[in-house]
Amino acid sequence: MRKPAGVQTAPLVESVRSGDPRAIARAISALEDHEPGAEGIVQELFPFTGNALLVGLTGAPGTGKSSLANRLAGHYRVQGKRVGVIAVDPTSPFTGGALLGDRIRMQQHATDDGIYIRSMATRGVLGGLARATGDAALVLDAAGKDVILIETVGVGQDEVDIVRVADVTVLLLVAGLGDDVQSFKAGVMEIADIFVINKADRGDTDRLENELKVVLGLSRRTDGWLPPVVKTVATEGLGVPELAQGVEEYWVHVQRAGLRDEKRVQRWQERLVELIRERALERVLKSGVGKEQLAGYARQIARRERDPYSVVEELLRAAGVAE
Ligand SMILES: Nc1nc2c(ncn2[C@@H]2O[C@H](COP(=O)(O)OP(=O)(O)OP(=O)(O)O)[C@@H](O)[C@H]2O)c(=O)[nH]1
Ligand SMILES: [Mg+2]
Repeated sequence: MRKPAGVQTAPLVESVRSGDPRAIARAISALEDHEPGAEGIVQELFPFTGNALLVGLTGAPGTGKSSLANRLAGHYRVQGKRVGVIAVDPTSPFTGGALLGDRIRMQQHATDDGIYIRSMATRGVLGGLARATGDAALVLDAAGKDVILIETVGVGQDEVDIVRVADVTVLLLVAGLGDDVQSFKAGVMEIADIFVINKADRGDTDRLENELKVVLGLSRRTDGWLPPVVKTVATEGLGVPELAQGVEEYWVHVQRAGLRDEKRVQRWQERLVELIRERALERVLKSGVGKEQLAGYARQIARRERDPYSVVEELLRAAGVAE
């Protein structure tokens, strides 16, 4: 099959598999930017994936996700594990300086070949970040990373989608940040396999811990897992071995209960739906429909000049997605 010009897949795939950081960076960028032929990278790397443990770290801006990822990565490195870190950048202007901070904090690993750190900075207007993150994780997986940490700000649906990429999800909370258990968005509570109360050197962590334990004790998960609550001081590395132990225990639980495959099947089912959705959207946009044109349709619909379904049908037909 002929591939369009763009990425030279074969040599790149080889270099990624050998763990070459430059090849990893190149492959992730190609996928992130949707370069022609980039999908060939995933297609060829795919048979070599499925070995890494994907750990999602999520939480409100500034809760200490990067600091904790940094420490956790260090912990795994000491155990001889190869680590990948994907930091999905928050776009909030309040945390705009975080990237630089991340770089500085991660610097101590800069000369270590067993760790690869990547920021996903592009947030497409029409989504796609979850896909890009998933693809980056596949590249790191094929590159032989044993553990892949995915840091994402847990605020919206997009972030929840990103966490769905992970095998194990860790939710960071900080006492006194308005993170009161009642106010948690439905869904966020359910996706966390491990709760971390970070900045345990500050504030009244006992109250939050007790509240959490009460809520967790009341709700029963279908997989029979009771999420542990771990206190950490990410800046000092305190509680990090306990967190790593929690991650390990959860994964052992999943495997013992025979749920590993089921979990991954479910995840792929969600990602398939996502990919189909994204593909259809992409085809529509490629057929020449731009943002302005969409806005034009939206205006017509709002004025009741047209109905939304006939517009969608028309767009899908024009893009060749529908008959
Ligand atoms: N006192 C204290 N400060 C901490 C702790 N963990 C992180 N911090 C500080 O909190 C700030 C935010 O930490 P980050 O690790 O950047 O937090 P983040 O969740 O990655 O932030 P965003 O990516 O911007 O959402 C930094 O100034 C850290 O030094 C902790 O356990 N105790
Ligand atoms: Mg961060």
